Amino acid sequence: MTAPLRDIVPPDDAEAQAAFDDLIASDSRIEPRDWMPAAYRKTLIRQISQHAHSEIIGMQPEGNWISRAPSLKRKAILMAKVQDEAGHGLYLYSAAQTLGITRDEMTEQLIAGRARYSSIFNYPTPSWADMGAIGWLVDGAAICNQVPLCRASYGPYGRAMVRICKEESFHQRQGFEILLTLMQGTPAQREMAQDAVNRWYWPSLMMFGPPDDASPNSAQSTAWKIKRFSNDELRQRFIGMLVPQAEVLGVTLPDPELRWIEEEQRWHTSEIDWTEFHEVLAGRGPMNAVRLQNRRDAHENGAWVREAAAEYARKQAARVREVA
Ligand code: BYC
Repeated sequence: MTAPLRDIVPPDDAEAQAAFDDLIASDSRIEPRDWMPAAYRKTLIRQISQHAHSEIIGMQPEGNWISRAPSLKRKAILMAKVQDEAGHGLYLYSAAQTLGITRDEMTEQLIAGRARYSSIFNYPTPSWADMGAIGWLVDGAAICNQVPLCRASYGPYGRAMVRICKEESFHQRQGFEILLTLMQGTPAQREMAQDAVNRWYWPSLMMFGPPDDASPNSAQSTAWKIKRFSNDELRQRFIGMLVPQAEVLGVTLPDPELRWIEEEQRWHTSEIDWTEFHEVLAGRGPMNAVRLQNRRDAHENGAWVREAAAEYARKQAARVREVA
């Protein structure tokens, strides 16, 4: 096992800080070998590990429908999408590991309930149309948020995001297509699609985080060029993307106050229910307990795989030593 980077970075001094500041100012990338302020490292570990956990927990709401997809083709597509999410989690855990935290530490934080993951995955998926709404709204919000993260100042995070965003656009289109098919179907199918959009719309707006004036991390993350746009700016951009697409689909976005204000160049919306957001973050959303318990069970049930892999690696290393 390699030594954690936090043990080998040189002491914080003015020269190292100046070199770091220059890299940020010139829009260059900070790489794992570079000196970085402890708070920058901590912020990245926080955000990247949360992001990785979101991908892994995010497999559950859709995993619920793999065995019940309405056709073989739909099932194959959904399985591929959920597998992509596992892959995204792995890229992101790897990116976080370059900062000196281990995968075991991150897993431990998640299953102990001490880590955050995106609020959106604490809502249930009672109908097939939820697969469409997740693809269209949840992956759509993820793309809006994540495309700017491709330019995040930390190299391994930005590079992971480039690959992830390519796959997210396919995810968003497959969700849109599920909803379009339902909207061209029977009245019951159209109702199912509209119901799913009604349930996922507001939680998808919450994915961008609290409003700017209540976002404690934004100012510093923006100064460090981890974040490139504020939570509210991205939320506005997302709504602007949804409105014409909702028209094509024939669904109604469930906000009677939604309208474009030309003079202010912004969307006016009803007030987002921030109490609900904070309840979900505090672990009291509709599915928080189920999501965590499933994750714990999967971890325990996978113990034999980890043990077998470790034993295989030990035997291989012993064989190499024997030959040498
Ligand atoms: N949910 O100061 P703020 C996917 C927390 S999965 C939970 O604005 P920041 C997919 C925030 O962490 C990809 N917590 O924070 C998978 C902070 O708490 P801490 C999901 C949230 O970091 C499967 C506090 O609230 N995307 O695409 O500047 C199927 C104050 O917030 C949330 C990501 O993970 C939330 N929604 O900005 C389908 C994106 N919002 O940490 C799709 C990566 C805020 O101080 N993350 N909090 O205890 C980010 O871009 C940023 O971290 C955020 C928040 C925009 C989320």
